[in-house]
Amino acid sequence: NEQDAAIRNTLGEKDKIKDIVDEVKETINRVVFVACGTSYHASLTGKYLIESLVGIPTEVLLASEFKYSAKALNDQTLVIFISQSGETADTLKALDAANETSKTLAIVNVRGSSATRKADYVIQTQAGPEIGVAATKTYVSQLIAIYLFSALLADDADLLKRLEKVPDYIDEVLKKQGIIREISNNYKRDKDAFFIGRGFSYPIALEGALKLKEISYIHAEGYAAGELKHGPIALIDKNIPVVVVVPPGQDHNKIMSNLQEVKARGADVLGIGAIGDKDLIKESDNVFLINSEVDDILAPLVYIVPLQLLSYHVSVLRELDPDKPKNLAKCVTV
Ligand code: F1P
Repeated sequence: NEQDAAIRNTLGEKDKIKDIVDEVKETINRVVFVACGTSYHASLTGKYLIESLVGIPTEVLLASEFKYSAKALNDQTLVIFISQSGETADTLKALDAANETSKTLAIVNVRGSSATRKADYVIQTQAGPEIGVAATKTYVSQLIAIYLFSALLADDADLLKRLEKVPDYIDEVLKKQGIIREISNNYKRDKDAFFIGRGFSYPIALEGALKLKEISYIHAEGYAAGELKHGPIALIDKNIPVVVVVPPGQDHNKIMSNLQEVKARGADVLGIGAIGDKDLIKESDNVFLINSEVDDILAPLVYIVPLQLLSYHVSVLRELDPDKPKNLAKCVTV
């Protein structure tokens, strides 16, 4: 519910981000993102963005795997560390290592944290403190920082303009959260759930599944929808809940055909898509509909909000404390 201020304030960092872009843009020919958990999913969106808008080869590494795979960094690589806390031990270790060869940029929410002191460049997200353990407004703020960075690097004035409308799109979603509360009743006794998406919506599916795991303790898997037929489809049968992320865009028909595949096996489909998408409404058991101006490129910023709300309401219905999930620390310092 605090997304609005978090995003508007992070959009206010645009000029500072432009200064960083101006300093690095002539020297980099490769980008490597490094992060853990939710911040890793923000990084995956960054890869899609930078590769599609700027054309610079971009990789994403889990911070805990960094030392096993990041041997080929050099002074033309920009290594971007995403961390809400700026104190995650694996991320800091990787940051120290990357500093030896490359320029480093940290996108961090907590002011004065270790990552902000170690990196060459810092983008401060302006989400304010997050009370719950699971990242929500800080996640969307990380994404806003990544979108600003990528749009400025690509000199994409149209995308920069479109970002300004994101707080309004999210407000529209928050106003309709009663619909998600209703749908949550269907999930409260489930043991498993699947989330599927394509392209920009694949990280949305991963993050939606992580949120449900983190705060509702339901086993949830996020898949690239085209991967279903390579194994997971075997697990889909009657009444298994499948959340399908279907923003308007070039691959709409493909994701709709994935929706039909799971439907044909009896899955209980929750479609998250655009207002006016008649096919989605017809094929889904339940739908949550979002402003149709939000296409697949903007979807990671807005479509994640109903999934965060879904996890929250399922957690409350299961009489759990969504702010304090068991076995999970806000900041993993070991
Ligand atoms: C990474 C992270 C969070 C997760 C939990 C444990 O933290 O995996 O995404 O919700 O709090 O840590 P950070 O490096 O982004 O602070």
